Amino acid sequence: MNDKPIYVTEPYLPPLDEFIPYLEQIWASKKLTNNGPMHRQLEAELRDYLGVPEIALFNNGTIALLTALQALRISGEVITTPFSFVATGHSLLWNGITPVFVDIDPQTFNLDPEKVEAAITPRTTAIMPVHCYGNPCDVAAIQEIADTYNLKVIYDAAHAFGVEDEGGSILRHGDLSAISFHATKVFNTFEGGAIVCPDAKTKRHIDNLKNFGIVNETTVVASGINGKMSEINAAFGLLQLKHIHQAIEKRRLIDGRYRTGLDRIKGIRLPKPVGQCVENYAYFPVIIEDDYPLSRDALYHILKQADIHARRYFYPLINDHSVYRGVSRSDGVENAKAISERVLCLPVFTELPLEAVDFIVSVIGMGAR
Ligand code: T4K
Repeated sequence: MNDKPIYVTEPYLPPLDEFIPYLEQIWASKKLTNNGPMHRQLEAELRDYLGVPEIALFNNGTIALLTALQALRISGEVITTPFSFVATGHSLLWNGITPVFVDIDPQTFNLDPEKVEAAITPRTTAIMPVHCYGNPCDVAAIQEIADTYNLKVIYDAAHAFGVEDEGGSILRHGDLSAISFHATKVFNTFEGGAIVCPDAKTKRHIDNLKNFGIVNETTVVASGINGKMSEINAAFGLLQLKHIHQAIEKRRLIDGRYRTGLDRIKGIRLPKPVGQCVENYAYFPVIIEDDYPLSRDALYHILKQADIHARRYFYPLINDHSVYRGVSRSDGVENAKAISERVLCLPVFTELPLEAVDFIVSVIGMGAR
């Protein structure tokens, strides 16, 4: 039995004394924000770590998504997935864009490219897929459709920090990718995010948009926003980056322990990683099938009684939230609906003890009896 609640995630915080020297530097420089030295250094280190051409830091992943859409002047309709966090759809609505929700592949939980074409209309300007749980989308198929219909591709890569396919970072695909560095993510800066861009010119444009469109003291060229990451967040990112390898390695062990334990339990489907060479173990989703004796929600509550706070990411579907009523279709997304009613994300975070994983597996196993 666990002696304290186990949440779906917990941020990894390096030893506090390692953070103090960063704070001392900030105090000495009095540079708190607006592209300071920590911000510049984190951009450089992330570019190297992720192996991407350019990266523009943001104060959170949602503002990064909003700005990515602005940077490419996306309008009209955008094809996206309903099986995601609401920020995916909200970033479209906030830009006055109509989200068109297309079904997912039930194995990968990502937008099904085979269903995208039928949803394209003369108003479609872009596709916004999500690398759900850090599983790469079928990037080749999506790009082929985009090229055929002259559409932009903006990846909501909130979950995909550090994920690689055979050619390198998954973040290099599409026109732009937006990541989240929220407290609940594999790599966190408390709040934070970034846009990965293909070249320096695009980065300059995005940097400009995230700073009110200011070019110099007297020139404003766009109705930009305040999307800047502060020095404190950037400093924390620099420290996190020093620990990221072992933080992800620990997640890998937890993932393996779950797989060994749950593999034997009838009715618990473990999605297999597809299309990636390097995983980040951001989430541990399981699908509660018909041959498990309990419903997903019954299991969710049993775990809760044991102080294990698994989460139903992503239930309800985005299009089923009342704010989307009348905005977009809610039919034709049967796979997404079925998965959202059966999925449970089990706790996974760097400092989750393996004994806690065994305990969670045992509670799920007892439910199967
Ligand atoms: N696109 C996608 C696909 C996303 O998943 C997200 C964010 C975004 C875009 C937008 O990126 P950001 O603008 O957030 O950078 C959480 C996160 O708030 C959200 O960032 C994330 N996706 C989403 C999937 O999960 P909630 O409502 O589940 O968070 P909350 O507060 O219930 O936290 C979950 C658990 O984490 C808690 O039970 C305890 C633990 N926790 C949480 C926080 C905030 C901590 O231990 N410490 C903390 O500081 O949304």
